[in-house]
Amino acid sequence: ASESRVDEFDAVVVGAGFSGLYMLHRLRELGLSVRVFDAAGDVGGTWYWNRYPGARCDSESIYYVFSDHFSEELLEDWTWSERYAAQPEILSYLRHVADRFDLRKDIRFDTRVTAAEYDEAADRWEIRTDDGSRTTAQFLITAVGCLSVTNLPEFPGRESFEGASYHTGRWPHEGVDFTGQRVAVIGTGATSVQIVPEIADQVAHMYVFQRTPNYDIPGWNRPLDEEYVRKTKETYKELWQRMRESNLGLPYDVPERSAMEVSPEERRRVYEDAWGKGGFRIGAETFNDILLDEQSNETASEFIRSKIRETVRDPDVAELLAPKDHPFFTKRPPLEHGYYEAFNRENVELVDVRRSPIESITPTGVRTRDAEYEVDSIIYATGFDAMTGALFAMGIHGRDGVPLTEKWAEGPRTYLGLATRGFPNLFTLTGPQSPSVLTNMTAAIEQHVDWVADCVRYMREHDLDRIEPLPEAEDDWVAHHTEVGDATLLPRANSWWVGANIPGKRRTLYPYLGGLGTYRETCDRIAANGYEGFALGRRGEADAGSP
Ligand code: NA7
Repeated sequence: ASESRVDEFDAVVVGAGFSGLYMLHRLRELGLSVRVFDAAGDVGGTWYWNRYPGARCDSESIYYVFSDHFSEELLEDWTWSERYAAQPEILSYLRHVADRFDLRKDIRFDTRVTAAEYDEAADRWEIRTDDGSRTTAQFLITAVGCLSVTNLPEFPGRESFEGASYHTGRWPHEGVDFTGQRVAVIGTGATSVQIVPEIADQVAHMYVFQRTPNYDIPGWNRPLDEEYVRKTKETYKELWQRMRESNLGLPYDVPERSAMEVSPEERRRVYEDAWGKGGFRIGAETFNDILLDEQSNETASEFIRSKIRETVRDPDVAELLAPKDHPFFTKRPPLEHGYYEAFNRENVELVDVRRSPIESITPTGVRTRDAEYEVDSIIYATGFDAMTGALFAMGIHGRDGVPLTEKWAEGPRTYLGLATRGFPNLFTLTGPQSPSVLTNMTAAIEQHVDWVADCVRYMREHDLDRIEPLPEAEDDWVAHHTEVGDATLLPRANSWWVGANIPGKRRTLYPYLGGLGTYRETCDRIAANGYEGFALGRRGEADAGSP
């Protein structure tokens, strides 16, 4: 595009993953002209980039879909093959959705947003992209995901490594064959836990560099049987209603008892039961105070440690793998399929970099304080600059040219995690201070997109050009967000949920802990009250405040 041309749209959406695709669909239904930008070569978002061996969704596949709010037929037609869908299958789902609803015609791929500036006189955003083009839009909607900017630690000598290096979140499309190689895997988060067992029988030798052990829980993946799928589809409407009203965006049973009010035998039975079912149920369906009470939490933590000790044959390795420094679920527990068993193999070795940190990367491998590990490849499973990384990288400037990085220098300040004062007509789907990553993402995404679409429709119906949080509403939301978070054990651990994984990042709780159901009620009430807490205005007129 030439420098002089400016494309004009009603809305620009950044990102073509689950949230961007659904947002595009909803806005188009409302009759808006929409342009979507994505830096990737196709739809998929996180599932476009994370192609490492073993990449899989930790939400059960039957719940990890667009609901009947998007399309009843789509929900009816699509059938997953496994209990937890693998990356290629999720990507083919999103490609199918893009084809079926002809979404690609409004998407510019291989195009990265480099700046977005709010033009106060026009009540519009001006968006610049790396192909040199300029686009203006009334609404700027970020659908950039929560885990899209990779974290590559600045180990000295990193560039000197003569073998091959990979970050799991930017995996080569042609795949990688590790057969016969000596491989270093750095990190032991959800990603590492997926890749390690997947390539353990391929590699000659694997060193897994662990700084913090996690409470990994079994997912018990399996093919989905037809009868189960049929029954689920028959009840999809009720199921989705339960998901929408739930804390986690999942139709799980809500426990009513404290872990401390039952006998040790009963506790064990409850944990075993949830363990056998697999996945996050051990956190969600067992006791009501696991995230609130240290003593209760310790019973779950110790149960999981006992499972690790049962599985890993070498007692020293088992002890290293058993977390002791943080309570269960205060860091995101990975779902595992053969991770702990992998350490029973001769060719898989755990390296404790808490005791002996990585000092540098050398041309031939990884050097810790105590030893040198020669490898052919290094896999960085070191995570992401979560929740704000992508928003900060986009060059967003609000009223008076204030950069978002400055507005959020002391941590995000939002209203509902969806909007922020000083940045009118900007909506941040799955943004910080919204439930997003603490729920089943597709349920959180549906709620955000539906709410934004309704808000846009309301503005059109009322002939409004501008929406922006009022300062008190934003202050109240930030205070509420903090209070809800502080009532839990979650802020205590050094997790990416609090930004602790990125050197220099502001430590604060990023996702909202109030639960999706309650959050939805709040958002709905605000909308029903004429967008209470927002200032709404017309071009050239002062804000009306909420009607
Ligand atoms: P995570 O969960 O952030 O895990 C990253 C891992 O990398 C974690 O074990 C980190 O240890 C480790 N890490 C990061 N930097 C270093 C350095 N400098 N030295 C040693 N080890 C390091 O990322 P994932 O990609 O696994 O998962 C992200 C989310 O995707 C996951 O939570 C799901 O929601 C899906 P640490 O724990 O910080 O000590």
